Parts: sequence; structure tokens; C-alpha cells
Amino acid sequence: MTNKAIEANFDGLVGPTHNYSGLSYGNVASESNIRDVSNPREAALQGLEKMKALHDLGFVQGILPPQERPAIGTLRHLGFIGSDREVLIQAAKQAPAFLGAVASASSMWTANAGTVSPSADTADGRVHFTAANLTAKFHRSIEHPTTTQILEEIFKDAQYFAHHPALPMSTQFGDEGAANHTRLCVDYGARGVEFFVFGREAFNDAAPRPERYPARQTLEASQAIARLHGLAADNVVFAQQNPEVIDLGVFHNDVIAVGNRNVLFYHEQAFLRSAAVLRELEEKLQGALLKEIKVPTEAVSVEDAITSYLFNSQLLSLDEDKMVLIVPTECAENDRVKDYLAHLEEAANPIESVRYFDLKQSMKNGGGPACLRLRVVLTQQELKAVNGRVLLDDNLYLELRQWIEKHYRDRISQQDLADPSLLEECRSALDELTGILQLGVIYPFQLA
Ligand code: SUG
Repeated sequence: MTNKAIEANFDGLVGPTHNYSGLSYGNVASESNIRDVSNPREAALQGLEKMKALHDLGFVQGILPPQERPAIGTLRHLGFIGSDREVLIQAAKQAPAFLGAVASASSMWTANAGTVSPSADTADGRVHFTAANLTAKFHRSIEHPTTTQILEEIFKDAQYFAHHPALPMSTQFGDEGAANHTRLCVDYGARGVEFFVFGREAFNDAAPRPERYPARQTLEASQAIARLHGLAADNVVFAQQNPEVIDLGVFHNDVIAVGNRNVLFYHEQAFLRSAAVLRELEEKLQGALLKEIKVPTEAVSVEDAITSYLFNSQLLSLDEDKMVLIVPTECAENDRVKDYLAHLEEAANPIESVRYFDLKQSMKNGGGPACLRLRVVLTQQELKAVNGRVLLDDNLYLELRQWIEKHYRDRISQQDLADPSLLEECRSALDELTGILQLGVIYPFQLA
């Protein structure tokens, strides 16, 4: 094939303010680790080691830089005035509860950075990006302006790439990006099926919805993305997530299902009207066989799936037929999940091997291997058009390791978030990083 497309995974580099503030109601890990002391250096290194291992396995591994935190611009928007230092000190005094949110390193979970549609699927033949508005959580709703800036800087060439601003900032259009979007296809370069999973219908009170925890993604947001990206009705499937699993803590579809090419690995309770959803996926795959790997509740309960993050895995193609499953080490700590994975490796299916990664720092905030990456399918020309030095190689890996070791603290408690020197450290780290990654201006402080 002349123009073979590949799937690149762009991981978020964990930022220097990584901390545990218990900000995500409905995300069990975030809530249970509130106020623990974090280790940003270890978090960033754990993420980088995963990237390096996937690069060594032959995958194209990209990097998305972290955001500037604490977000002084947001505090100014909320009425704090003076120098940046004064803004931080005043906010810590008058509204300490805001600090965790404006200091969160949550942009590391780049599955939530945006939704990406490969050029094979779109009406104008370009790769389309929409940054996620993340309206469900204040600390995440402030990510999209910089996310857009970063995506526009890296995927800069308008001949190949199209960018859309985040959807309107209302929970009725709550959009959590690729965490609720899976693309199934026969071959990356062929037209695929874009599978959007939503938690609720915002404009239909009669439709089912969870009762306990928020449904972050709406049908209306998913439909808007499909329109913006120019996707044809016959290559899109919208499906509702089972509200009962959201109420158990499955706050995104990527906590209960993962797909790659024509394989869908999912929990039997993942979707409402599951049989109809799978039938539609198969029909729209245009003749190709959908290979379903359905995990029954009796083998792995929804609770086991949530604590182990079995489905928040990366399912990656080693060649035409074989795949590897990248899972967190928490999967080895749960006997039922461990047994299931051993059986999966043996059974007749495309998953040839399972690799375990220690991502504990991110996992304690509910972020597993799949949360940390944004999938971008690119043809060879599109890959060449990627701007900056953002594709991992051995040298970049070494430079990033040194950069982390130079700039990152090894502990952050809640009190540290008010420390103005943390802001200074973050800014000088990010300034150096834009140089390493050869990117232009992407942060607000670089404009000041
Ligand atoms: O949005 N956690 C993130 C985890 C995102 C996981 N992403 C995917 N499943 N794709 C969230 O809930 C917790 C931050 C804190 O509590 O300090 C947080 O934002």
C-alpha cells in the first residue's frame, strides 16, 4: 500500500503540580485518595517509561506537553488581582478550596484532550480535532484553550489538519473527548466506524440517565462533533453507556471498553441495548467481521473492572493479526482479573500478549494507560507534517528524563499548592520544555 496509515499515541507528559485533591466526584480513585501526598517526579517518569516501552516495541509515540499550573489566568478571571504572586496568595487565603482545582495537572489525561477523526473518515479528507470542553468538572473545564493551542501548534499544516474550538460551555454539551470515542476499522487508512458512547441525552428528560453520579458526555455533544468533523451517517454509531455502571464509578466509556481496528474488548454491562449496538457496529464496518471480546460479569465484575482498570488499557496492533494489551499493574493485584488475563493470552483471539505498567501515581487519580493517551491516526504524509519535536526517540527520551529530574519535586501536599515558588518552578520547566520540543508559544505566561 502506498499510503499506509498508522495509529500514533500522543501521551500527556505529567505536569510538575500533579497532586491529589479529590476533584472528580464519580471517579472513585480520585475521591478515595484525596489529600494524599503526591510524587510528581515519579508520576512523570512512570508515564515516560510507558512511552519509551511502546516506542521500543515499534509504535509511533507522541508527546503532548503539560499545562501551566496553578492557572493564574483563571484566578484573575475569578476576581483576584495584583502580581501573579499576590493573586496566588490572595486566592489561598480567601478561597483555599479553589487551589486544588487551579493547580491540577489533569491535562496529563490526554484521552480527554479532544476527539480526533482520521482523514479517511472526514468529508474534506483532513484530520479533524475538537478540543473537549470538559464542562463536568471545573478543574478540567479550564484546559481547552491551551489544549487547542497545543493541538494547533503540533498539527499546524492546514492542508492536512482542521481544528474546531471546544463546544459551548454548558453541561448540556458536556464533551470529554476521545475517552468516549472509539474508531473501529479494517485498516487504519480505510474508512472506519466512529463509535461515540454517551452517558445521557441532555435535551430529553424521558431518556434513561444515571441517578448517583454525573454522566459527563451527552448525546448532543457527540452528535455535534460528528457534524463538525464531517462524518457520514453510515460511518457513525451513537450508543448509550449503561447508566448503572456510571453509578458504580464508570465515569467514561474507556473505563469499561476499548477497541482497536475490528476488535472490541468490552464488559458485558458496558452498553444499554448492547445487542443492537453491536449489530449496528458490524453493519457499518462494511462487510468486515467485528471481533467481539466480551467479558462476562461472572469472570470480572464491574467493581473489579473499576479497581483494576482492566478496560482502561491500550489495545495496539503488533502486525496485521496480532495485538498487545497494555494494562496497569493493578490488574495483577486482583486475582480474578489476573486469571482472566492469563486466559485471554491463551485463548484464540487477536490479543497475543499482555504487558503490565506501573502507573500508580496517575492511577490514584483514576487515570490508567488509556487515559494517558490520545490516538491520532495519520497517513505517512500527515505524520511528516507533524510540527515540533514531539515524536519520541531515544534521545528525546533521555532529554525528557533529565528535564523531569531537574525540575520536578518528589512530594506535593495540599499546602504546597499555595507556594508561589511552585508556580515559578512550573513556568521555568515549561519554558525549557517548549525549547526541547521545538514548539512555538503555547502558554499564557509566554505571551506576558
Ligand atoms: O477527569 N481525574 C481525571 C481522570 C481522567 C481519566 N480519563 C479517562 N478515563 N479517559 C478525571 O476524573 C482527578 C484529579 C484530582 O482529584 O486531583 C482527575 O481529574
